[in-house]
Amino acid sequence: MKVYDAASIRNVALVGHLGAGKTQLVSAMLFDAGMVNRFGKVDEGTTVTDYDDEEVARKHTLAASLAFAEWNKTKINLIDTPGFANFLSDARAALRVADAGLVVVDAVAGVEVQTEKVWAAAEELGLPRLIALNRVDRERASLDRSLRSLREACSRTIIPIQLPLGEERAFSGVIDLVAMKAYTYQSDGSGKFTEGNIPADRAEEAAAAREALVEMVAEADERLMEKFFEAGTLTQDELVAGLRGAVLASKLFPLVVTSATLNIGVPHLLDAIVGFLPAASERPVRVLDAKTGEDALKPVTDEGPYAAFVWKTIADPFAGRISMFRVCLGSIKADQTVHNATRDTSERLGSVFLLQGKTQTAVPEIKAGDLGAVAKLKDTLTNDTLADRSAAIRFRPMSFPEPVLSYAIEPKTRGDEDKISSSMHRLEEEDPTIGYGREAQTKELLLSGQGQLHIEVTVAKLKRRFGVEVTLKPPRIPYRETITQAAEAHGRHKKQTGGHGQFGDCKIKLEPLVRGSDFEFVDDIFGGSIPRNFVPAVEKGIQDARLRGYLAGFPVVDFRATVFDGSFHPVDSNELSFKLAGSLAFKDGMSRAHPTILEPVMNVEVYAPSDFAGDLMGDLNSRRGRISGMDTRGTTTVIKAQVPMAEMLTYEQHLTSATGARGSYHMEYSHYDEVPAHLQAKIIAASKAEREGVEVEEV
Ligand SMILES: Nc1nc2c(ncn2[C@@H]2O[C@H](COP(=O)(O)OP(=O)(O)OP(=O)(O)O)[C@@H](O)[C@H]2O)c(=O)[nH]1
Ligand SMILES: [Mg+2]
Repeated sequence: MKVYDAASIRNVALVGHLGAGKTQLVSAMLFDAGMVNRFGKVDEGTTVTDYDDEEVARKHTLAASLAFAEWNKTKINLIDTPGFANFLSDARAALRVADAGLVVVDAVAGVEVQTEKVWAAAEELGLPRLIALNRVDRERASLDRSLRSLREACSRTIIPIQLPLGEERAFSGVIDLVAMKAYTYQSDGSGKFTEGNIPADRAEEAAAAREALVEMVAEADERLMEKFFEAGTLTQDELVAGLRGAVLASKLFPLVVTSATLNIGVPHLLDAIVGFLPAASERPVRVLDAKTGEDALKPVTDEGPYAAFVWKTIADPFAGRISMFRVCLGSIKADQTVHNATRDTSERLGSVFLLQGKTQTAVPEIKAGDLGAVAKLKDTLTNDTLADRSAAIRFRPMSFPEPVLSYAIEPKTRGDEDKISSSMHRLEEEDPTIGYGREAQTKELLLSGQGQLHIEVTVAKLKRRFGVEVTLKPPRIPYRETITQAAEAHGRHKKQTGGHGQFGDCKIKLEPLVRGSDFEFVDDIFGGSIPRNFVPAVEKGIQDARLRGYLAGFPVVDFRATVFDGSFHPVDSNELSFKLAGSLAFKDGMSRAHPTILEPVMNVEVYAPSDFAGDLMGDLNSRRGRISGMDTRGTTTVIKAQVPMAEMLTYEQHLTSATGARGSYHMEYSHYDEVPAHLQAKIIAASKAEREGVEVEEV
């Protein structure tokens, strides 16, 4: 394997909506470039990049993976990413280490929800983008319609550099608007084609489309604009160089047409990647100066000190931890000792390798601009910088979304708790968007993630990779209790047995406080009705009792307890007695302070094609949601609402089936609010039954 330098490397992240054909397209590119002997198919579970058992089983990409194709003396690194909303952070991570995005769009559906999200993510990074309009062989595929939706939702300056030859099932090749030739592909999936003239009946259309392309290219560059006005057109060289320049400046986004399953247009896509997308050497790398903390841009060169960014970690039960990195400066060599600049530790590298899916090819060296991997680093994790001390730089870490949904997990085999936690620890290294831990209030082990599917996939990984089986249960809702009125109360503990008796007596006042203020204790004893040293015992008694709950065993919050009077016995009073008196007074007070139950309410944002907005709002209303806003972005509607957590446990399934998986949502904790009176009795009954160990139907 040749060692490539940055000028002959293209780093491309394939991003797009679920099922647009990203993985199939990578598979076709690898086949056409002769990297594999067999044309792998998603539908047969034989692609290079969907290698994980879960991916094969589900026929969807669940994590970013890496492949490369050598084409025209250039190494094209291809990062295949998931289209599922639950796994979008991997698409973001891939864009972060790529120099360009290949946005794959289904020619039947046009722009979809995730298309807009990945477009925006690439935009934020200022990445050049190429669009592959894929599945052009399908019924109702349309370049015109897709282009309209792309221009409306993504950018006005998306411009076809090809037209499809033949429609729908008759799709057989491409008309290249730069070369002004027609390329007809063999129908056997071999990716072979013949060059010919543009068919006469398409000549006019092709000429108009080329004219539009020339004008767009001219408009993107003042110098070319002048030439265009003088000569009325651009020369072939000016067009090619101008187009490349405009793409690199993210001013124009060219579009090509493909069928990934029929292997049509794919070699021309590879040509477009090499011809129009930036080489790794053409995009300076953004670094953080370790001393000043300021951003700086550095040219990508393999001269000088090394610096690499770890953008992904794989938890392999056999090979251990695999760290995937981009060399940004200098070069990384096998058996080198490197400095982890994030943790200020040193790591000894073993062999460094390139990844073709899961297949590792050891190489002596990986130069700036290239993507590689290394196994078994001691304490290097995703987001870390490996850099020579003398470089004195770091890379800005990526941020990952907080989990939106939690499930309670229990081991199927007793005693597997330790195994769960060590395996989960490793999976958390692989996937920073999951969460795992014991919930303080309910004491359950919670597995949190970006959605139902994410949690299921994590559970499946636990089983397949680490042999730990768990059951998933909807989590208990961390309800709380509070009071709605002030009340005075009395608690007296008195016991007269032989010898020392016990005596504690206190009067307290309970008052509601605003939401979120938890618990306050005030000592308002004057004149020594309770000796100083016993007041903390009263507080402790109230504290213990309020955590045990009054109505349904949930902690009581948002109130103030003031102790204002009491009495004592010079011999029999002790701390324990005053603690019990405090707790009795609390219970007495609760019985008169009109207690109620609080539930967590979530801020929810739902994204879906606008056609579904009405139905989705109706559904949120039926979940006791309060719609707080609605916004249209392109063809997507964003609905904002506040909805009780208890009503959101089943939301993802609903959203998926209601929108044909085209909707997605995000949710985070907002505040606690009172549960409506008619639902309280059920919650109380369920909690009581649970504490007594009785099975009850779901609330
Ligand atoms: N007819 C047709 N089917 C295609 C084409 N490209 C992909 N498919 C099929 O579409 C389905 C999805 O393709 P994938 O390559 O898995 O799509 P993806 O974008 O990787 O999907 P995710 O990984 O889930 O985001 C598979 O059944 C493919 O066989 C195409 O050009 N034409
Ligand atoms: Mg895929």
